[in-house]
Formats: sequence, structure tokens, C-alpha cells
Amino acid sequence: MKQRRHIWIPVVTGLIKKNGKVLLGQRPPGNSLAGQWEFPGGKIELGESPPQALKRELFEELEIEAEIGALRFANTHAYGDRGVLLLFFDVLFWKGEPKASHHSELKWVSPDDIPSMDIPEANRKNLDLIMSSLK
Ligand code: DGT
Repeated sequence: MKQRRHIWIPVVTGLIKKNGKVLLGQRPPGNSLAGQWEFPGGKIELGESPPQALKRELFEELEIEAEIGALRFANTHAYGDRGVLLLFFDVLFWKGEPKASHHSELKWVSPDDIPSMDIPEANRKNLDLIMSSLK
């Protein structure tokens, strides 16, 4: 019997680095994973390239004009019967000061502090990759 295909949602996120720190945003109440600290980003819309999607998300969420750098790594995670494919990009240059127009709060975090924060399970299981991308 033919198995049904799983549904995959492609997501782009930015590693926004400055002075040895990285920018995390706290997911707002009322959404999935509320209160958890994530790398800013979101779902790719139909027809967008991953860097275009990340540029749009960073403008919508943080009000910055970002220049998207290299793809650092990708991972997958299953939320019930839906999977997310997360693509992590470097973001080294941007115009404007990031504002929490979507997140409850933004924080510049030292990479060493990330393991003790409340972060999505999708990221926790790839902490090694995240940490080495932040060096
Ligand atoms: P959802 O899950 O339908 O409530 O989606 P939204 O609109 O709240 O979330 P969005 O557009 O940020 O989609 C990102 C999905 O990827 C969401 O299911 C959470 C998951 N995710 C896991 N780790 C991260 C991360 O570090 N950054 C972001 N932006 N999303 C992450």
C-alpha cells in the first residue's frame, strides 16, 4: 500500500551576529512555542528563494534591511505529523536597529548562554551545529 507523503514546511532563520553575540527573539504568546527563544525568521512563501524569504522575514519581524550571507547548515524536526526543514543563514550586515515588532523581546546573547535558555527542541537537538556556526 502506498504511504501518504509527509508535509514539510521550509523555514529560514538568520544567525544575526554582532560583537561576539547573536540576536534571539522570544516567541510571542498565543503562537506555537510561545515564550521560547528563536533565531528570527519564518516560513518560505511560494516562489521565494530561501535568501529572499529570510530578507522579507527580517524586514517584517525586526524592521531591518538585511544582507543574507552563506547557508551554514540545515536540520529537520517533526512537530507531530508535520515536519519543518530549517535553513540557517549567516547575517553579517544590515541597516537599521532591530526592533521587536513581532517578538515579545529581543536579546543579544553570548553563544555560551544559549544551552541554558528555553529554545525550540528543533534547535536543541542541533546545538553542536549551532554553536560551531557562531564561532
Ligand atoms: P506556527 O508554527 O504555524 O505557529 O508558525 P509561526 O507563524 O508562529 O512560525 P514561523 O512562521 O516563525 O515558522 C517557523 C516554524 O519553525 C515554527 O513552527 C517554529 C519552527 N522553528 C524552530 N526553531 C526555529 C527558530 O530558531 N527560528 C524560527 N523562526 N522558527 C523556528
